[in-house]
Amino acid sequence: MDETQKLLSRKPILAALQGKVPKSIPIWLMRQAGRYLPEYREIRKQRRSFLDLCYSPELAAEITLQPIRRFGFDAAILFSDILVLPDALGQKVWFEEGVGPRLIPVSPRDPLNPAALDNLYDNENYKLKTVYDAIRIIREGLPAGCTLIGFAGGPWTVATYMIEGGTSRSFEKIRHWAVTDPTSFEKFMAVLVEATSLHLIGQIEAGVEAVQIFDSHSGILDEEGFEKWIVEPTKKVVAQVRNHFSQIPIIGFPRGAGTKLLSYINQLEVQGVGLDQYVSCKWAAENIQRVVPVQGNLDPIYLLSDIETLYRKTLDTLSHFGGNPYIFNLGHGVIKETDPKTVEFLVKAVRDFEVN
Ligand code: 1CP
Repeated sequence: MDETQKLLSRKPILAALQGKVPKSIPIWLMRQAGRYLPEYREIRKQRRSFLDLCYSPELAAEITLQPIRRFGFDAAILFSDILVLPDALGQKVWFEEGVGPRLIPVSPRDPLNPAALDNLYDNENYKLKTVYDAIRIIREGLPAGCTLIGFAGGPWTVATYMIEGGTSRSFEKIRHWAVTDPTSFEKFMAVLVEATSLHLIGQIEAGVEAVQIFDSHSGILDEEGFEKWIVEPTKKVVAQVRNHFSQIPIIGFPRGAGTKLLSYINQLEVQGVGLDQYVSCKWAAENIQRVVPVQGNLDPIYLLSDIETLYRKTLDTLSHFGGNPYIFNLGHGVIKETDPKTVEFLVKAVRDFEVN
C-alpha cells in the first residue's frame, strides 16, 4: 500500500469520494454543529452576534469538534456560514434572533462593485483570516480518521440573500433582475464567482481536505436558469479551485435540482453530489450514483419521529445506496429540536449496517 492509499483507508469519506466502498458506510450530517447541541448553546452565549462567533477561531474550532467528540462522525464540517462572504466583501450582514440573516440588499441600481473583491484580503487582519485560523486549530485536534470539510455557498444561493436582503419565500427580486437585466446580473455573479473561488482556495490552503458547495436555492430556477446561474458559475468556481488544487475533492449540493441533477453531474467535475430528500433514492441510485458518489438523503424530520420510523427510513436509504460509493447524510440540516440521543441512535444504525 502506498502512502496515498494508506491515507485513504484511514479516511473513509475521502475513500468514498474516490469512488471506493469503505467497509463501514461513512457518515456526517449537515448542521451537525449547532443549536440542537447543549454544548453549542453554551458557547453561543459567549458572543452576542453570530458572525462574531464565526470570526472567533478558537470558538469556531471548538464548535466544529463538538459533534465529532460526541458522535464520532467521519467528517467535521467547518463551523462558519455561507454569509461570511458577503460580509467580507463589505455588504452589511447581521443575524436577528428568531428571524435569521438580514442584509442591506444590493440591487441593479446599487450593484456590487468589483472593487469589493479588494475588501476580502485588504489588510493583515482581514475577516476571512479568522476562518482560516480556525481551520488550522481544527486540524490539530482532528481525530485520525476524520476528514475536515470546508464550504461556500453556490454563487446563486449567496446572491439570493444579497439581493433579497435575507431569507425569501418568493425570490422575486433576484429572479426579476436575472431575467430583465441578465447582462448586469452576469457581472454581479462574476464577482461572486471570483470571491467564492478565492474563499475555497483560502480554506484549502489552511487545511480543509474536501469542500462542499451549498446551492440551497437552486430549486427555484427553471431549466434555462439552472444552466445559466447554477451550472455555469459553479463550473467556473470548480475550474479556479482545480487550477490551484487539482486533487481536492469537491462535493456539489444543488438542493432542489430534481432531474436537473443529471445536467449538473454531466457538466461539473465534482467528486460527490449531495442529494436532498425530495429525490427518489431508487432514481438517484440508478441515474446519479452510477456516475458519481452520492451523499444524502434522509429527511431530517425523521430525527423527530418515533425511533422505529427513523430506523426503517434509515435502512431504506442505506439499502438503496449502500453497495456503491456513498456517504450517509441527511437531505438538509439537522433541525434544532432534534434530541442528540436520536442522532446517536442514527450513527449506530449506519455503523451497524452491513453492505452486502
Ligand atoms: O446559533 C444560531 O442561531 C445560528 C444558526 C446557524 C448556524 C449554526 C446559522 C444561521 N448558520 C449556522 C452554521 C452553518 N451554516 C454551517 C456550519 C456547520 C454545520 O453545518 O454544522 C453551515 C455549513 C452553514 C451553511 C448555510 N448557511 C447555508 C447552506 C446550507 C443550508 O442550510 O441550506 C445557508 C442557506 C445558510 C444561511 C443561514 N445561516 C443561518 C441561517 C438561519 C441561515 C438562513 C437559512 C434559510 O434561509 O433558511
